[in-house]
Amino acid sequence: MSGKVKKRFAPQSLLEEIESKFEMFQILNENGEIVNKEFEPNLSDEELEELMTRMVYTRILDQRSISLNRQGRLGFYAPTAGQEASQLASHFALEKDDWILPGYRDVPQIVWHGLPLWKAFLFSRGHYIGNQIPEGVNILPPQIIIGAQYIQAAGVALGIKKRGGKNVAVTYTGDGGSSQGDFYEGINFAGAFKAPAIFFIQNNQ
Ligand SMILES: Cc1ncc(C[n+]2csc(CCOP(=O)(O)OP(=O)(O)O)c2C)c(N)n1
Repeated sequence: MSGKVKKRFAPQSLLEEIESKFEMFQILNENGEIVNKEFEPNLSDEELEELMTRMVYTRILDQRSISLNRQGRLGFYAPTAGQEASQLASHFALEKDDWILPGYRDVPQIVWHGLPLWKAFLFSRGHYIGNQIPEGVNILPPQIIIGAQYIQAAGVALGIKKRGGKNVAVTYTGDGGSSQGDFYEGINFAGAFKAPAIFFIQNNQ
């Protein structure tokens, strides 16, 4: 063996070239300014008010949930503060008959999709009734195994396609989850079968 250490990574120029093909798409910057007027969503004042109401409700729900958790009255709970906009705006774009396959942090979306809050609390405490989803509420219980919901979403989306449905299956994971094998299996399967799935990555750093 030569004493030289083999270069394991792609050269910087190649990485820069790849990055240039995936430019950041931004409408609102971190200062709340619209930087891409062309793509500003056409939302009415009523819709904006509704979204703000949902965000504030969800922030308070988060604070209450953390308190209940610290008192030992809730079980497993993943905080959501700071993620309200990505969670609730993405959910706002869905129709009632679309399917949500949440990760553990995506409880707000399934509550706003119709899961009674008391059932979300029972889920947190590991009670089986928390996983009994009411008829017509198209969700699965939050997935704890990181990335597993991506394969399930691919499967649900393929089922929708086979039935000729017009709805979609949306699933969420964190930036860490995007390194899981399940993540790649899910997006590959859905892509190969052109299944109506939306894969949402929330990078909360
Ligand atoms: C398959 C698997 N491995 C490890 C864990 C333990 N675990 C729970 S949360 C977490 C970090 C996940 O980070 P990320 O996907 O970025 O999501 P975030 O929690 O930041 O929203 C890990 C490793 C798990 N739940 N599932």
